[in-house]
Amino acid sequence: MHFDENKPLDVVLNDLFDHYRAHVSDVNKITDALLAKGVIGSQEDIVNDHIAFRTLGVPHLGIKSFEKIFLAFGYEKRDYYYFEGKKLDAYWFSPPQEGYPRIFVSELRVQDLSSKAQEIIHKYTSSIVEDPVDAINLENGQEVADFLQKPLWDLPTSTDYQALLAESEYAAWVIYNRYYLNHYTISIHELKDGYNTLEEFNSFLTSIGVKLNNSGGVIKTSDDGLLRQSSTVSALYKALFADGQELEIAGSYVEFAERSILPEFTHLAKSEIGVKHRRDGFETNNADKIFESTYTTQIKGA
Ligand code: OOG
Ligand code: NI
Repeated sequence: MHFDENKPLDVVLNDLFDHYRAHVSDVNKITDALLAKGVIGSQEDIVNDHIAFRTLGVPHLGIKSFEKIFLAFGYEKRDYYYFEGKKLDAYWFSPPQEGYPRIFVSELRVQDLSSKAQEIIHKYTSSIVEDPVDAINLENGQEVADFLQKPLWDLPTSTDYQALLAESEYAAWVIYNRYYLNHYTISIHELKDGYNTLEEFNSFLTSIGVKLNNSGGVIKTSDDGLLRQSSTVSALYKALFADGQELEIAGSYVEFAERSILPEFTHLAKSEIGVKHRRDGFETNNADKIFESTYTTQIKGA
């Protein structure tokens, strides 16, 4: 994906993607293999279904604060999702116009964690007493892009990180990785024949040595059968902690989504099919498993 840079949103999406691509080696690995096979002519030919962010449900750092950025860019807040076991809430946001990705934002229900985990999180976040986004000019794309790369709290110690990890993999991920882009998502149905079903695309990924999340099965399918998703498993990265310790921790991953044509539009010719004719939104049971793309159980599992 690449945008024209004439709007703040374009600048932000380009910058997020540049950082993400520089860190997550599977992004270039997949793009390069698609180029080599002639599936795409350039990275810009890839349609980005959605991007995702993670937040902490404490004052000034949760969805209510984070969403201000994308609401200002014309995104619309859509459905709510609840993940009981993982102690998460989430919403998705639809883009201001076609061609821009949907956004999925989740938030840790910090109040549902043990008092020890809550204490650790508050140790890092309690000095934040107003919404950090309020301090930035949302009309200046570069300022927003820089904000999304900027630490809002101190680097954690390795002991705090590990204590959180033992209770909530998501909490540990956010305390270290903050608002970094969690994944971008390749729209599989937009690719050419031979690659535009998730089965075909996943066998291509396997053939180039990309490891896929297999929690609940490699392909996650919505109840209506129309939204199917797969994702890579995050690589491990050497991370330096505030106490000077180094640990290998999870970063970001890549997702793949196949949105089928809604039953009321299946009579349309292929050339007439657009975004609005396909299954929109997300699915709790799919998402629940996709979160595990950064979990130790997936990274260390076979
Ligand atoms: C988000 C997981 C859910 C989807 O498309 O359902 C998701 C995350 O890992 O933060 O991306
Ligand atoms: Ni996703």
